[in-house]
Parts: sequence; C-alpha cells; structure tokens
Amino acid sequence: MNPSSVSALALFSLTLVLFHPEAYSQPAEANYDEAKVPKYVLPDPLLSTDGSKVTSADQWKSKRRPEILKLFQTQMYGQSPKAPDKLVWKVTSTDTGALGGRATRKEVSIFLLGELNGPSMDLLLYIPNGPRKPVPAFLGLNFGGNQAVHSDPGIKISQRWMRPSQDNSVTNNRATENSRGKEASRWQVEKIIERGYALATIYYGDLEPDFAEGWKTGIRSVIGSQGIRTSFKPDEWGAIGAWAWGLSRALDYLERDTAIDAKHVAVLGHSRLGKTSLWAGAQDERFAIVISNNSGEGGASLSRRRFGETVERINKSFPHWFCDNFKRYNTDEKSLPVDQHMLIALMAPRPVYVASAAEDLWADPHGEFLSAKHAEPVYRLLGKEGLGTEEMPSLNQPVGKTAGYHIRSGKHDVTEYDWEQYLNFADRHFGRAR
Ligand code: GTR
Repeated sequence: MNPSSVSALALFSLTLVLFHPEAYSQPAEANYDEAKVPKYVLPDPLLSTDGSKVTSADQWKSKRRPEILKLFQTQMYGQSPKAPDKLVWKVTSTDTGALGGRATRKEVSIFLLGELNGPSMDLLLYIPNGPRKPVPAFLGLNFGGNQAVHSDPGIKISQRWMRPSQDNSVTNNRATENSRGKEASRWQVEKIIERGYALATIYYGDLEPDFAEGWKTGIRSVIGSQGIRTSFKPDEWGAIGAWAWGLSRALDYLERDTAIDAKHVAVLGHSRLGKTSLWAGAQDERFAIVISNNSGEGGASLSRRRFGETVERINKSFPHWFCDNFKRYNTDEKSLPVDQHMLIALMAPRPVYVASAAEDLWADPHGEFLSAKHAEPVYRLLGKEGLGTEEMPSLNQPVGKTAGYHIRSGKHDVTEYDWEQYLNFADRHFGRAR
C-alpha cells in the first residue's frame, strides 16, 4: 500500500469512528456462527440466592424480585439515587394547533434537582386533540434532539452537546436547522396521534452526553454525591442508569399533566436507549408497558450467548454505560449472578415487548428472543402467559401474550412496522383493541 492510500485509509477509519459510534465496536472477530456459541446454563429466575425455590407470587414480590433487582443494580447498571424531593417544571411553549390542528404540542423543562437554577431536561409532548379525557402515552429518549423527531418548525432546537454528524445537521457539536425531522421515521408522530396516544420524548444528552467523560457535564456530576464528584464507586450508576433515571423523572411530570393518563405510559427505546427503557421499566413499576427495540447486548439479549456484541466488547467500547463492577464479567459471563431473561422477568406481570431486526446480528436477535422466552416461568407464577411460545417466529410474524416479540426484516432501526406492533400491543393491553 502506498503512503497516500495508507493515510487515506487512516482518514477513512477516523471518519468512521467519529461519525459512526457503532463502527469501532464491531470487530471482525465477533462471532456470528450459532454453532460457535459456547454452551451455557442460565441462572434460574425462581431460585433464590439462599438456594430455596420461589413458589408463590408473594415470595416473588417480597423476596426474589428485590434480590434480582439488587443484583442488576450492584453488578451491572449501578445504583441510582432517589427522585428529588420536589418536582419543579416550567411549560415553555404550548401550541394547540400543531400537526395541522390534530395535536397540541407542549415543551416542558423539568428541573432535575428540584431547583429552577439547577440542571434540566426538555420534554416534548404531542397530545391528540380529539379525546376529552386523559390519554395513554409513549415515552422515550431520542438520539438527535427533540427537533429531530418531527419536521414541525415549532419545536425548539436543542442547544445541548451533540455528536458530530456527517451531514450538516450538527456543527461544532450543536444541532442546526438541518436536524429538524432527521429521526422522523423512527417516531411516527402522526400515526401515534391518530391512534389516540400522546408522545413524550427527551434528548438523552440532556441527562448525560454519550461519551466516556460525558458525565462531567451531565446529571451524574451533581446528583448522588456530596460536593464535587470525581469518581464513582464500583456499584454506582453508569450512563444507562442516568438516562433511565431521567425517564422516571419524566413520568413524575406526566403524573401531574392532566392531559395524560399516567397509569398507561409505555416506555420505549432503541438500541442503547432500548437497554435504557428496560432498565427504567425494571426499576420503576409505574411504567405500564416496557418496549425494547433492537436493544441487544446489555439490553434484551442474553449475556452468556457469545454472539455478536459481548460483555467485554461493550465494556471496552462504552466504559461509561454500566457500573464498574460489570467489567469483572468481561471474559467470565458465566459467573454473572443474573442474565437478561431476569431483567425481562422484572417487568412481570406487566406487558413487555422485545423487538429484533433480522440484519441486526450485532444485537443477537436469537438471544433477544430467548430472554423473553426464559422469563416465562415468572409470568406463569404471576398468573400470566408471557411469550406463550417456544419457537422463534419467522420474519414479520409478531407473537406473544403478555410478552410480545417480533423479528422484522431489515436493519438496526425503528420503523413504521415496529410502531404498528407497539401500538397494537398497547391497544391490546390498555383495553383499546379495535
Ligand atoms: C452499538 C453498541 C450497541 C448498541 C448500538 C446503539 O455501537 O455496540 O450495544 O447500543 O450501538 O445504541 O446504536
């Protein structure tokens, strides 16, 4: 290779790393061969650490569930601080004629320390105009700023730190006008409104910018410590914990918004934000439905299955996502006292939906399916049918009862097809079936 092509290659790789955070985390040596997945034994969600078997719903609720939650808190995502004592928010804009009169658009700043001069996150809400009673809602964090979810010119453009982008939607780490509607296909706002749901979303960078040192300008720098924070204990929250904590604070607000039926809020997220929605739903049982879209490693897919991304890869690529204790399991997944089917089981008896994409092998679709499947004993114990099937369905064939699952054709993304399944699932479980 001549020097100019070497430097061209170096430049190309640098561009990949800068603009595609996913690129550097997908090494050539990742295993995509089912035959090469090592044998593993999953921990039994109904076997307590003292060796006794859980046989009643009461034992699950009072003993085993708290035990599993604690293990995820101390070994994987880290422990999160409590909610602030009081909730302080400010409605910064309202437009009752949004989306051609079909919806009310509202922007609300929520102050995370309960003080107007403290850190805040900006919630964007679309509420359908038709219904005269409180409506159920979908809540999720977004990757590109609230203005990215729809081209609506009335949405305030986020002023927060953003990852550089190859198009001209971000310059100098700030979103530009060109970022409007950039993620619209992932949000399907019109469809959500038409089906009678509200949509609530927040830019995840409001809580913590997504890079190793991002916590220094995020909420982890100011919450849960006395004085100036310099480091974290091995079982203290990581970035996923911070993002999930923000989702619970958004729900605190939704409980006070009279247009929203806060007992029927589905929390959802894609990819790293799918890991986040699962973690939020596991900790906060007020979330009525929990949805994971292509969440993969550290989300819905089993850690013990070495297929696609692994515990070691994720901890090396994203050292800030989980607590430091999780790094102990980098090459020793079998000693993890939990696996991700137990995270799914923490949703029980509430409805949970796991979605995969066929071309998203990095996220291990089969491992995502297996998590939902192996949560079944807990759903059964609590009197529900979970997934209710043993076999992975074929493409674009949603299955499941209280636990839903589909594998869609196509790549790592959130599509209209995914949203249709989530809306149907929510209709079914919120008693709105058409
Ligand atoms: C990848 C990461 C995945 C997934 C994805 C995303 O780089 O390896 O675990 O979270 O990013 O969030 O887009």
